[in-house]
Amino acid sequence: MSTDHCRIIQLPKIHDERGNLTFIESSRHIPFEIKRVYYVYDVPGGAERGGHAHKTLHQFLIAVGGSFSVILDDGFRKTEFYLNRGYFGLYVCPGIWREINNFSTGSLCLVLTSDFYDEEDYIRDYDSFLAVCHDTVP
Ligand code: T46
Repeated sequence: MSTDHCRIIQLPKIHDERGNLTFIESSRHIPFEIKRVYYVYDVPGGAERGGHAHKTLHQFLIAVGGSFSVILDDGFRKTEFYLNRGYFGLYVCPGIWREINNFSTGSLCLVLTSDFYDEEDYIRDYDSFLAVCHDTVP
């Protein structure tokens, strides 16, 4: 898979005098069925998360509060995204190394995923990741 398959997706935003409401419908707004939701919060200044790839998992990341940067790497090319709105999310396909940093104070990273948690789905060693990427290219 390449970072070309990853993209920012704009979500519906319903605005009225009481504020904004955004919703996400499984498989309608994002390209997979949602099986798990988790969120990362209270991230100390300067901390970095991620540092791994997934073999089969699809994910969708949203800065529900605050902001952070996501660097995606397909083994050949790196692309950086800056998330800072609750109505934009980043779709990350399988086979992509990700680093998440530059968290603003009080930020909240919401993640929707296509499957349950499975440590076997992770590649946590960068050299192993590169070996997989380069072997799979014809
Ligand atoms: C990803 C980025 C964006 C669980 O037990 N269940 C879970 O659903 C998750 C996500 C994690 N964990 C455990 C595994 C570790 O012992 O929580 C601990 C911290 O996980 P990790 O170091 O993988 O956290 P991040 O923030 O670096 O990465 C997470 C996701 O794991 C990963 O899929 O893409 O957020």
